[in-house]
Amino acid sequence: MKKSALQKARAAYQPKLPIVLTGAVKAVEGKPTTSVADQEEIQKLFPNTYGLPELKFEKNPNPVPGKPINVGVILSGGQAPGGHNVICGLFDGIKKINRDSRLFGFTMGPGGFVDHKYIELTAPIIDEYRNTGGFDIIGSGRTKLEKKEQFDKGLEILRELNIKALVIIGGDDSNTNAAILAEYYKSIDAGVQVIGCPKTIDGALKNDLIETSFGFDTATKVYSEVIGNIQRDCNSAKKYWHFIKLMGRSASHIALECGLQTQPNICIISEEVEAKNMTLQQVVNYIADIVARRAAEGNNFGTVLIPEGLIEFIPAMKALIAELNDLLAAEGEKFAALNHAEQRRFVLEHLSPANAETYASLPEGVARQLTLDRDPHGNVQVSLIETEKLLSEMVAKRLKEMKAEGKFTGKFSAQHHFFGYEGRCADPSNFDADYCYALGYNAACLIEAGVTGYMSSVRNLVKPAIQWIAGGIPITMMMNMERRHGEMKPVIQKALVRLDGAPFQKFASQRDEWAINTCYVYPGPIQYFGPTEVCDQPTMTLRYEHQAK
Ligand code: FBP
Repeated sequence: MKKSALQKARAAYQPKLPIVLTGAVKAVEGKPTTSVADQEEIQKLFPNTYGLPELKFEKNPNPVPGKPINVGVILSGGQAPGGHNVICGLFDGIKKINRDSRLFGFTMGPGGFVDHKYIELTAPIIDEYRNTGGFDIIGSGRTKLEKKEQFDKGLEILRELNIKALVIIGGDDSNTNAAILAEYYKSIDAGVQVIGCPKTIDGALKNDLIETSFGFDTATKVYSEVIGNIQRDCNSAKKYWHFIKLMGRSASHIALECGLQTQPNICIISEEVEAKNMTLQQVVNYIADIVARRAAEGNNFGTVLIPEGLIEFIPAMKALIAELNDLLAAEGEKFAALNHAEQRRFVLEHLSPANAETYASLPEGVARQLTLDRDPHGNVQVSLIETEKLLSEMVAKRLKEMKAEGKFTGKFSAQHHFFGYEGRCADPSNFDADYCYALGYNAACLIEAGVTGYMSSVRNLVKPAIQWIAGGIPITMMMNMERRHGEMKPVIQKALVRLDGAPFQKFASQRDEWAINTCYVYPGPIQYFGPTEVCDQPTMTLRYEHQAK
């Protein structure tokens, strides 16, 4: 395969490890843990893996040579920069335990595990993928691993390949599955450990001990670069309002981080919209007022950042989507057999009056998008909903009314963008390259420690990598009960943007100034070589969160 000059240079990059992981380690147990909520139910569902202690690795002055171990690895869900380095770190980690250890990658996500599709990841393959973006080394998929038959089918191939540990690299849903699988294998004494790694560009898988999911750093830097470029164009031509939707299907961490990095005129945060109980029209009015105020100063241009998941956070829309989820889970087949007009009638007839009214009030295209296929975890595929166009159309309509009332005298012309896929497979930043390699290497240490149902945890991330702290967190600790597909299920609690958290507070204290004055920042592209303040900075979210501790 032909390689770019950067790819060649980047292949030689040696990711930094926390100092503790550079030699033999021993796992030191902390306090026993409890789940974040619904303790009784979670404990009942996870009798073998609930309440385990946190683990922290320390240097081991008396190491014993490790035996060879066969390990399986799965990439699950959306791509995130650094996934390859998790696998490279895991490979190097198990080879360090014993050079005869072997790594098998199940292909195209959890589906490959169930269908027995795999490749052995040997040193030449691993070396091709060091420090590269993408998940193409083994591919990824969104098959939900939740049924006993799938677990049993997977166990057959684990036995055939003599695999004693499985590492699942995924987001909150996939790590929930990892916990369920760990519990099941423990309950039947299968002799297979299951370890999770926190992945998602969305940044929604985090807590005190998992400070960030990998990929968030690189993806937000890529988006911030292009938002900065658009802002410079916008400030040069001074004739467009750019409506920019950003990935992040639930939480608005990506929008907030990009907002902090680029200082746009408007950045909507879904969690705030929900907390203030705002209607869609109120969000539109907020944007239209800023457009009018800027126009009054002769500035008929600007930028608006919109989190992909916004629609689901508007209370009336949230209620509608929840009822639609239940309706489609129960009547999906009947619904799918109808044509578009019949589907609309079917939905209107089956919804409660309040939700039917909200549904009827939406532009038809958007209403239909809300009934499109759910992903295998039962989530609306918000990336398919064109919120940026919906908002700009509604803003244009509102500005027309304001013009008639004499409250708007300017011009309004909109451009639309959606940034998501552009960042998911970017070459990992130095931060993600190091963090991912450490997560994978650390997963190998958790395997060596003999534990199951744990997530690889590397923290103290605002400090230089050698000072990072490595250990493991029981996955059940992050769980609560939530309604999915019309049923209550144990799932890892999503980390949403906290309105009392330092990153949001910082943004809120400056946004009025950014709205009216043009305060754009142009971050430029990710740098891999050069001064540390240019190449190695973690996200602003992480820095503000740490300052507040
Ligand atoms: P994960 O949570 O699986 O990491 O995926 C995150 C994400 O990038 C979301 O931001 C986005 O809504 C979704 O994946 C899109 O995924 P797909 O391309 O499979 O529809």
